[in-house]
Amino acid sequence: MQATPLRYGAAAAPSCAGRLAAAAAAQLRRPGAALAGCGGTTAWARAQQWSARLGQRALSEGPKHPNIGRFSSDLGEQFINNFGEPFVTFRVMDEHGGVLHPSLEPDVSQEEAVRMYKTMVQLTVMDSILYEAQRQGRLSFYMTNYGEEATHIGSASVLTNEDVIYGQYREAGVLLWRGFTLQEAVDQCVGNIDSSDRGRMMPVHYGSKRLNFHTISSPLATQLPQAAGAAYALKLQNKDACVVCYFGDGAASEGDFHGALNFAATLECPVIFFCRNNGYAISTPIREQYRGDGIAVRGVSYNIKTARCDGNDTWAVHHVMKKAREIAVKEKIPVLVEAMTYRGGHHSTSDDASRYRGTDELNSWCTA
Ligand SMILES: Cc1ncc(C[n+]2csc(CCOP(=O)(O)OP(=O)(O)O)c2C)c(N)n1
Ligand SMILES: [Mg+2]
Repeated sequence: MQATPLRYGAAAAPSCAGRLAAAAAAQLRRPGAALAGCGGTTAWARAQQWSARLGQRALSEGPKHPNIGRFSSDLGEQFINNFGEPFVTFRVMDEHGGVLHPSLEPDVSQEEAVRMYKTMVQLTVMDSILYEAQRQGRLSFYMTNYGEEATHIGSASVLTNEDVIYGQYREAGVLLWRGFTLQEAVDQCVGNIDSSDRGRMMPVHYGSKRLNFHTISSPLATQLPQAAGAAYALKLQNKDACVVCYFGDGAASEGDFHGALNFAATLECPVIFFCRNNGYAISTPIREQYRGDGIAVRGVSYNIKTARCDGNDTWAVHHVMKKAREIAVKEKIPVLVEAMTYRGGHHSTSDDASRYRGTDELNSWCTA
């Protein structure tokens, strides 16, 4: 039988299989040793053929896999299910709104701080009016943003108008901050001729070319690979800008999430993946959604720089996003931010959250 030709020096540097074969051959080279059923072939030659056929290098001797730096013969170090300590949640304010450390004082003017606050209040008022309008039968559908205002304004306040936004649907505050008018929001929700979509989309499917905000699409998580691709385009154009892609904890269970992160990591796209972890995907609570350390840990597994912050702390979101933008724009790489928050309202007007969560839980998030 002809031995398979060696592809890369297994003879010079015996592989695991090669080493096994060599050990077997050494054993069989003893006088009179022969392999049963081998016809005229000596055990030594047979073992050499075996070695050649299975001739891979040992990992420690061959070209390196990128992340192989340490070897261990202790099986106890294998079958791990976490990277160690859970992610730390970055915060700036205590429960009463006091800044925890002077170095974390927000770097915004009083005027800007007031505008941030006003936009959050405006969002809540808009939500209440449009939610009631839906209940009165004036709109077919609506989704409120209650409880997540800080994730919107804290993040949007560090961006420039050149930064490209991909939203999920619960980020109306980002639009308001960028200059979307209440009239534009209402036009879209009622579906009139003045809406940029001319009434062809469901309510809440906002979009604005003027504000660099891509139109919302209903199929969950489609914005993630689109955002990675748009960020790659920004990079090719050498733009001084990044893409920000908002999504929920539930959307992170879609395959598109993983495809987008891997694409962005390998092609080094300047995109900030911003997860609003609000505890629920409609009626599915996060304890049923995943078993790992939230969404943040997934960023690390793709070698993406990742941060977790208190999503109800406007300044924490602001600081984290400022840094995230700096990394994305200057280093031209992706970043993942997981903002921990709570969905204060029903999922949408088609949902009744009292069917799956109690008032105690809701109240604990609504009181300081
Ligand atoms: C591909 C796809 N599957 C399911 C749905 C139905 N759906 C709409 S929103 C949603 C939950 C999303 O939860 P999350 O991403 O956490 O966002 P949140 O509503 O909490 O802001 C689901 C399952 C959908 N729109 N598209
Ligand atoms: Mg959610």
